[in-house]
Amino acid sequence: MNPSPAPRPRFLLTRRGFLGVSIGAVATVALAACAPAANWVQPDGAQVQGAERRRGGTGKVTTATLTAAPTVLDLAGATAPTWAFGSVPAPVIRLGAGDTLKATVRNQLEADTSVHWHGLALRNDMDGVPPVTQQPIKAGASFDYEFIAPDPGTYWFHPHVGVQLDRGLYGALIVEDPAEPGGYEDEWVIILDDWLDGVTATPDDVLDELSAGMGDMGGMGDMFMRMGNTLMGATSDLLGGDAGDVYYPLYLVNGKPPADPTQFTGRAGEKVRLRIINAGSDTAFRLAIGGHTLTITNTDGFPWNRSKSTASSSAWANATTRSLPWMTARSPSSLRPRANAIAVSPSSAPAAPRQHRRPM
Ligand SMILES: [Cu+2]
Repeated sequence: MNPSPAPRPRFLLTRRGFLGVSIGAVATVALAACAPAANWVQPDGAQVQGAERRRGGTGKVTTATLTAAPTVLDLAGATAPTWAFGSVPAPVIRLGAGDTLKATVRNQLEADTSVHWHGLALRNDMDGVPPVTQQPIKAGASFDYEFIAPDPGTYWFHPHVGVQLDRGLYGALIVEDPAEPGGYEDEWVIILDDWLDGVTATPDDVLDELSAGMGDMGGMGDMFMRMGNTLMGATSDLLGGDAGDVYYPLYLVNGKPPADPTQFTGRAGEKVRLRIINAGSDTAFRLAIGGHTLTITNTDGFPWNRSKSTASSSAWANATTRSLPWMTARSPSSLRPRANAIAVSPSSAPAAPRQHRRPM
């Protein structure tokens, strides 16, 4: 497609937490400033189509339908109006390396949307980044994504429009490696998220606050404070400085708050593969299982050889662990008082799962 001249962005954020937004805004500026040269490769150009053909693939097709629509999330009895693909998170999409995903996205929002397949190496016109790789999916319209998923790994998907990924519009995309030897008995998909939508504000409200400059007053030494939905001067030694700009009242694990935690059950002694995804917009998480050592096996789908990690937007960990009395996920930020918990009870001791919380 030929990118049409884009409207001038009304903001340009460079804070880490809004990286996706800022990349989109930078691309928009670039498009507005330069008329596309005739010899540029277009997102759906012959070169892209040729590369996809050369990938070959298995020919096996997995289909999915994602309907983006307003919904209400149950947060331990409290309700939060949000936007989601049915549930939060969306049902896992799983296929084998080299298989083709055909995903129809229906937009029942009163806003443009798209779906970006985070981390996946895929044909450019299916990357879901309006207005660069496609035009936005308008309200009431739908779009058919179709691409080969070449590399095994733990990926996820979310819109690449505005701050929609900070709502409930996300889910896991898992590409299995048919050649992998395995060596584990179970697999848990764990999606971490920082949450405010429908509780304290909407992500668009917060973006308006940040755009007004209230969240960009770092450099106050050890001082930090909350102002509205933004943070000033929040720092983290672990992160080496800035710990984010947005106040989140909740951290969710697979769409569940601490008062109604997601629960996994593992048998004593078995090995479990954890597929961990950080869907948070402005939060890095530390993740631990009490009394156990996590072994990082892969990040971003590729083998990795270290023993500890902070899960951030650039490092997904497929951790494998011996099981496990409980697991905690908590943010390292200096102003994040609420930890979440995944309660796990060995099946040999079917007592009520324990929930573990620690003060920050
Ligand atoms: Cu992403």
